[in-house]
Amino acid sequence: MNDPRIQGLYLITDDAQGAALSARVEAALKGGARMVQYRGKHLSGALRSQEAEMVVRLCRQAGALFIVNDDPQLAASCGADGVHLGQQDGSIAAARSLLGPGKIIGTSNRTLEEALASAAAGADYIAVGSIYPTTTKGDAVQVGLETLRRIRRQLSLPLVAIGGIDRDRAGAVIDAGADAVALISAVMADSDPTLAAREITLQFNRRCAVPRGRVLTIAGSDSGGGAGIQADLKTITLLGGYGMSVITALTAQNTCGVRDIHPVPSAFVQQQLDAVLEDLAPEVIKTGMLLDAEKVRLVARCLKQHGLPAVVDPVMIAKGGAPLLRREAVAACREELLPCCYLLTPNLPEAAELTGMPVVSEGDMERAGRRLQQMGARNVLLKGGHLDGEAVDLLFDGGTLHRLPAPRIAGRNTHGTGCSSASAIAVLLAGGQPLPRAVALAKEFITEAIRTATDLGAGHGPVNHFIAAQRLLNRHRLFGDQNPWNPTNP
Ligand code: TZP
Repeated sequence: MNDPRIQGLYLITDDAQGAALSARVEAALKGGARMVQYRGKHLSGALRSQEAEMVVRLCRQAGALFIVNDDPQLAASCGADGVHLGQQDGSIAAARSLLGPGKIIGTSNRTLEEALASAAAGADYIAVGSIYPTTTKGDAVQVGLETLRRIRRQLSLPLVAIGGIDRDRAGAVIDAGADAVALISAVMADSDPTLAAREITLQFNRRCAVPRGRVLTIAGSDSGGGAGIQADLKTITLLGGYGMSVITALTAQNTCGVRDIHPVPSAFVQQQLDAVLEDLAPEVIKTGMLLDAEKVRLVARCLKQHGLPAVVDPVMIAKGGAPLLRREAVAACREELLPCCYLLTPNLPEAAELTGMPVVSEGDMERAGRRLQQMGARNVLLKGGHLDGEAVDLLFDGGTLHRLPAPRIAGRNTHGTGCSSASAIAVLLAGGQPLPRAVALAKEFITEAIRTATDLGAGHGPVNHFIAAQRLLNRHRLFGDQNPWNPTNP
């Protein structure tokens, strides 16, 4: 019977040693790695055993599997869960007789024939690679995704895809039939292995039943229903996720403006957070109105502790001018929240406030986005809606800059666009889309939601979440036969 534990992110160690190795493996486990293979090519003898034992301990604490590369003797002596064998390494039979029937034996394979032979010899999983070009292993041969698909059609054993896989390629590899993806550089060489691991583990959600992806929004309530918690939960639900909420403040507002704000005591915000985190395991966090420095700090602490990816919409001022973040909280945002956010989504005034730079042109946007990354945000989406002409957003995705233009839609019904767009990104990430695709789809969603808004209330009316979600899901076949709005589905 197939081992159900062989799935998800399979981390392989690189040449890091000692404390550096331990810190990276621990961080990747926090990000959801389910298996770790100790490669340890740089050491031999007692030092190698010591290092393997250190990694075993980390895996045990995290409930992950520990596999040793190439060395059944070391696997046996350090109590590993199994061993991984290359085609040139010893036989499966010899490893099995040394380790016993309960241990996992995996092999490296480049072709369908090798994979069938490994399966016939009793392998527990089949690693296939290198799927893409890689510089990590000098003698790796690129076999491509089609080889993985062919092996998938012939074998039901767990398949582990390896080689050159990163955030932007993982989805295609999972769709081609991989049960697990094995990575070295995309996680081990990242400055934040926890978030790098999460970026991969979330993509396994693309296979889940709907609701797909658990998103927690931490924000204020809008009694008018167009923005805040209400807009977030509508967006998350309509885009196929499961939404949870921690409410930071109640607002008495409608489409004409905010009449009053009733803060929720920080201790009760913490209680809501604890209740949700202890039971429902949110996978992506979206933050909106945080109101004061105490709440900003509390959220930053939570993100650090849990290593969860957060889409942070640094809400500061309501459309009518009401302050939704107190002045003293801006510094806490800069110093504490920015360094632990996965994606920051400021508009121009918010980017100007956070950086202290004027942001009134696309050139300014580029400078401000880079500055915000230097200040600690892993990725930044700078929304250019306040400029004239096309509505151009800039996505600073690690070192890459993506320009996202969209037609400007005339009209007054734009209440809740920031909240809805950040929530759309959060739920698309949680549903298994990589960041650039999640951002592009969310932009399409919000543009359509503004375009199809109907007049409600006397002021800035809400956007049309329902129609925009329905069209996005149909156009991109996001949920295939689980999409209730696809006319071809029952
Ligand atoms: N086997 C085939 S490719 C490869 C191994 C060990 C290297 C994978 O490393 P990366 O950095 O994930 O491409």
